[in-house]
Amino acid sequence: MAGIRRSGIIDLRSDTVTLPTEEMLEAIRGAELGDDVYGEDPTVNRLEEMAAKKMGKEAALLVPSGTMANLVSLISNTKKGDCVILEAESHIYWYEVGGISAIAGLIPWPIRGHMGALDPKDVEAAIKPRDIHFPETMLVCIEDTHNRAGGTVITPQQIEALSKITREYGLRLYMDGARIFNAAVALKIDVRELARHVDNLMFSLSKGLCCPVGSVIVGDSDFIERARKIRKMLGGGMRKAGVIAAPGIIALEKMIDRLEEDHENARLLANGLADIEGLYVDLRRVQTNIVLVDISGLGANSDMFIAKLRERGLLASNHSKTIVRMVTHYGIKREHIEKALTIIEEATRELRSKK
Ligand code: TLP
Repeated sequence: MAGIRRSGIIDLRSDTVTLPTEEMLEAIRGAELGDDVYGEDPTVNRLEEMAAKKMGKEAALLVPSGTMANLVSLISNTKKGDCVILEAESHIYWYEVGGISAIAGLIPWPIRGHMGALDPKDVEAAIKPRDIHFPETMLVCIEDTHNRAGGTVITPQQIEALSKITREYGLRLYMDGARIFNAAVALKIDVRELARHVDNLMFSLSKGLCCPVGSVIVGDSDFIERARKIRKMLGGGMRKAGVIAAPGIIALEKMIDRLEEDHENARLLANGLADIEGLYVDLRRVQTNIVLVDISGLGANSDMFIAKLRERGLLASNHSKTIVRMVTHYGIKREHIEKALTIIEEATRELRSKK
């Protein structure tokens, strides 16, 4: 099976570690190709049409990564020197090497959200008045699901409330929807419900949906035309990109509904962790496939804890000094979660005994 490594290691660092399915590999081999910079790759065109339709938007654009999707979208929605309101723990602000400033030339204006969700009142208060001294606020960014908040879901009602503010002030609303399908599956709604109140958004193919590479930006045709040019400027014009699009088509057709299994496994993991002495999990946050576990009760730091797990064949990632992240995904089954819990139990016992 292509979706899981044969090493026996349980890798819960991220859903970015997923491997393509056999069907995806077959689709890559059989993909009809052409030069996508000329708009002539039929497989890319098909994926982009499918993606736009699925999100209820006019057009779509395939890009190599989520980071490039966010950067291209930031640039395409703004002009240099504009102010962008975003959540203080958002991926764009934390993990994209400052591209928002270094490349897009924008001023990030971070606001602390509640479980990843921005409060419309805080957003309204942060919009700069029109005044000669101030940069112009042009864009509000949201993230659904919210990674650093623990994979929390932002609901269509919350997005609609924000869109009322952005419309009133003539701003744009953009969504980093890297894991938007996890949100839709968790809420049991059509993904269009989440997409409809934002002007444009991106989603990732290379995380829970198992593709080797790729993210897709969707929005109105003018925006996507601008984004296509910006993608080229950033070096993201990809020629025979049908090899990336082919598994993307399978992902959209076949890999979305199964995300529910990842969510069930995350709940199983979270409940098990919550029962272990010295660990704390905020179970309200476990809404999709991410579990954050606070290990401060062990008197250890995240790096020490992660090293102990690694020695026993379990991989997790560092969220902060005392919070460790674990992510469920394709290839991780119930029995892997049970084994992971046994490993964690042993590791915590060892750390507690040294306290
Ligand atoms: N997130 C990765 C790391 O970069 C932290 C992960 O392991 O979760 N938006 C969101 C919400 C993301 O979580 C990520 C990746 C991205 C954008 C960037 O996507 P890529 O990795 O394709 O550039």
